[in-house]
Amino acid sequence: MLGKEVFARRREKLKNILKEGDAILLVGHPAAIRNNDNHHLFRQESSLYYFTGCKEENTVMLFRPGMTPEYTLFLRPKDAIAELWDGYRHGVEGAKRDLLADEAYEVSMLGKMLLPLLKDSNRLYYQLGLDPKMDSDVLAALERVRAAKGRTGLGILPLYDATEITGEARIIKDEEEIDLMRKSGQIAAEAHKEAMRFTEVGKTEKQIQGVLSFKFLNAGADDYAYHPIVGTGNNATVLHYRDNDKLCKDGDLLLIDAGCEYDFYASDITRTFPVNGKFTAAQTKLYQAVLKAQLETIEIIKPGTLFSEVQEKAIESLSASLKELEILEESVEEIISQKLYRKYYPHNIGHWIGLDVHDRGKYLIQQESRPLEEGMMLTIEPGLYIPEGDMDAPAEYRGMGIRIEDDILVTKDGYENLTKDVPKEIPEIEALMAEKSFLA
Ligand SMILES: [Mn+2]
Repeated sequence: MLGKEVFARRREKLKNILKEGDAILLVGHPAAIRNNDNHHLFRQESSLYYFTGCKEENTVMLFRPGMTPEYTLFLRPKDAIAELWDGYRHGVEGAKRDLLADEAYEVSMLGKMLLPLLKDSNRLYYQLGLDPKMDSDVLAALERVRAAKGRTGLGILPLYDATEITGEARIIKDEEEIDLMRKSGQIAAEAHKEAMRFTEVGKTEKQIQGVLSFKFLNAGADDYAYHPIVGTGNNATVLHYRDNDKLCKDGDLLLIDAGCEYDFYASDITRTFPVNGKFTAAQTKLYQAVLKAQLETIEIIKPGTLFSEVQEKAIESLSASLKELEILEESVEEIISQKLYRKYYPHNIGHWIGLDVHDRGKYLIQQESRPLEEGMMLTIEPGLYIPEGDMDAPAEYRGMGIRIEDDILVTKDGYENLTKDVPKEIPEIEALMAEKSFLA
C-alpha cells in the first residue's frame, strides 16, 4: 500500500500540467450492484485513485492549483451503522488527516460548494460519462456558476476532457508504480508458468483458469486485471474469447491471455503452447513467426523510438513471415502497402499499461506518433490467427491462434521486460510443461 506522500507528489504533477485558473474535478464510477442488492467488489476509478489514494465509493476530488483551498475532497460522512455493514469510512476529518486534503466536505454538499469553489475558475477539466448522477449535479452547479455571474454576459464555465490531463500525468510511471508493476508482472508470470505445468490433454479451459486464479490470489494479487482468455484450438482465433469452457484436446494449441491486479496495478501476459506439451512442425513454424516479430519489436524499444515505429516493425516482420509460410501469396511490399496482413493480424502491437490494463495516455501528439520516454510502460503483443474455416490458408495452419505478449518498461537506454519470467522459447516451454504441477 502506497503512503500518502506518494499521492501528494502526484498532485504536484497537476500543478505543472494545469494553467493558472484551471480546476480539475474527478469523480469515480458508481458502486456496482447486481441482482438488486448484491454489491460487487468496488474498485476506485484509476485517475481518482492515482491523485487521492482514496478507495471509497462516492468520492469527488477538486484540485485548483495555487488557490485556497487547493485540494478539496468530497466524500461519505462517518456513519456507525453503515460502517458496521460495509466497513471503514475516512469521513471529513479523516480526509484531511489521512488523505491530506486541504478541505473536505460530505459528498451531499457537492452541489452547494461547487458554486463558491468554481466561480473564480477560468475553465474546468471533468470527465463526463463515468457517473450520470454526478454529471447532472456538476452540470447543474455549472449553470449556477453562470447565473451567479449576473448580467456580465459570461457563459458557462468551459468544460474540457479531464482524461487528457490525467492521462499525461499517468503516462510516465513513478518509482512506486514501477515497483508495483514489477510485482504484478512477477505474480502473473508465476501463474502462467503453473498453468503450463498444469495443462494436459483432458483438462478444461476452466480448470486452467482456476490455476491462474489460485496463483494470483495466493501471491497477494487482488483480482484479475481483466477477464482472462483461456482458449484452445480454434477458440484462440477469437480475439476476445471469454467462455473458457471447452476441453483441451490432443494436438491443439492453448492461448492464455491473463494478468492480475496487484495493489491497483495491472499485468497483461499472453503465451501460446501445445496442450500435449510438444509443438508439431506446423505449430512450430507459425509460433516462431510470432516469436520473431515479438523479439524484433521489443528490441527497438528505447527513449526516442516512435510508437508508430514499434507498430511498423511488427507489421514488417509478420508480413514477411506470412509470405514465407505461404499463407499470403502477394509480395511482402503488397502485403504491407495493401494492409493484407490485417486478415491474420487484425489488432495493434500493444497499449499503455499501468493502473488500467489499457492505460490512459495519448498515442499521438498533434496527429504525430509519440516518441517513447523513460518511465513509459507498454505491452508488445503480436499475433497471427488462422480460423479453421479459412480455406485460403494452408490447411496445416487452420485453427491456430498464436499471440505472445509481455509488459515492457522503457528505461534510460533501452527497456526492461517485466514479464520475462514466463518462457517463450519452444525448448523452454516444452521443458516446463514436462514438469508436474503441484495443483495437478
Ligand atoms: Mn494486452
